[in-house]
Amino acid sequence: MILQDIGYTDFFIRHFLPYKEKNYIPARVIRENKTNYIVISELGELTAHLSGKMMHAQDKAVKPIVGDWIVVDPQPDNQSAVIQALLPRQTQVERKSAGEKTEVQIIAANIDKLILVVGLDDNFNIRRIERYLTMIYDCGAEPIILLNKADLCENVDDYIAQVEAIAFGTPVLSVSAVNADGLEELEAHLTKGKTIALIGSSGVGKSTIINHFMRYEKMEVKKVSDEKHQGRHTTTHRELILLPNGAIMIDTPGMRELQLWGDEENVAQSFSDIEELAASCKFMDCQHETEPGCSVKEAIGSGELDKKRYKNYLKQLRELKHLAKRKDQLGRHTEKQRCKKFAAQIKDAVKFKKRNNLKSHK
Ligand SMILES: Nc1nc2c(ncn2[C@@H]2O[C@H](COP(=O)(O)OP(=O)(O)OP(=O)(O)O)[C@@H](O)[C@H]2O)c(=O)[nH]1
Ligand SMILES: [Mg+2]
Ligand SMILES: [Zn+2]
Repeated sequence: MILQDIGYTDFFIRHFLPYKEKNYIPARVIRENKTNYIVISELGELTAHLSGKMMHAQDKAVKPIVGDWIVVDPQPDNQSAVIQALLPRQTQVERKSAGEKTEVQIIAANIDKLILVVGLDDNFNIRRIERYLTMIYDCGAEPIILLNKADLCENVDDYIAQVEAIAFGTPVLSVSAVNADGLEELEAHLTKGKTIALIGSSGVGKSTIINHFMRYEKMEVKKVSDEKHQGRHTTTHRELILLPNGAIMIDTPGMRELQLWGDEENVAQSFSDIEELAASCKFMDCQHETEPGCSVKEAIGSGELDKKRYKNYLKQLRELKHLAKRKDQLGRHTEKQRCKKFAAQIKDAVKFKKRNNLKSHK
């Protein structure tokens, strides 16, 4: 196994250096089981267990997940290994874990591209796509939106236009995985040696797409006779899969609810149109309610801005503000979030200065 073929880049080579002398080897997590991990290394596939120290780590964010590069101590049987360390991640997709706990769930690590799969059937929901985009823009991977099940839809172009209007240049592709329509265009995005994760609701066809490129039923897909079992996830674990064309894919179980984990800055990115409008309101602290000279209200009035989109923006902002409060209470603000907060303050100061300059020129 040539590690470069499975995504071992200079970044990980550099971070592995301190471990080299100990006879440890680098490995990538391809599957998480309940009690162990399947990893791939220069020795091939190994079954790996966390070292005692890693097992007891309280912070979930430091536990390996699919896509991670880790440091392992191979055992004499050449089939098993002990996980000694987690190498830093280049990218990670995260959401708030389901339920009440203020806890992050990392969905995939070290991915180059992230494909959001949406079904062009009853599943289609533009507000949900907006939510996914808030999650995606921050993760460091290149996003792609894939509208699947085009065979079930009569006006695919209308849906593409709807999505493009909120995606600000993110590629939007439409395919039919069962008929293999449009999949060559998708394949052009699946580059050798690059890691591509598929995310989206249950039943949108993520595993069907992977099976098409594997050319056999690698992943179980929902049987038509199972269609009545709504809400049941067919894929129940995340898995990293090497495609025959050399691309590295990660299949994930469908998400039932998507609670955001980032901060307000993420919403500013996914709703940059609204942020831009707000920046040109007459009052800097405009709440876009009853104030005169409100560009947001004007845009809603003229139809330029969809009121439902604006409501979704407010909803996500509220959710992230509440989350920030909870994180503060729990003292869980990471260094990254602190830096972002500082950057946002500077941005506000620059905006303020610009506005004053504009006014003094009027
Ligand atoms: N009509 C139609 N059905 C499709 C298409 N792609 C997938 N399906 C069907 O949709 C159902 C769900 O597909 P899966 O691939 O299991 O969906 P998934 O996204 O992996 O779902 P989870 O593993 O539960 O997250 C299956 O019955 C597929 O045959 C498509 O392009 N058109
Ligand atoms: Mg699946
Ligand atoms: Zn306003």
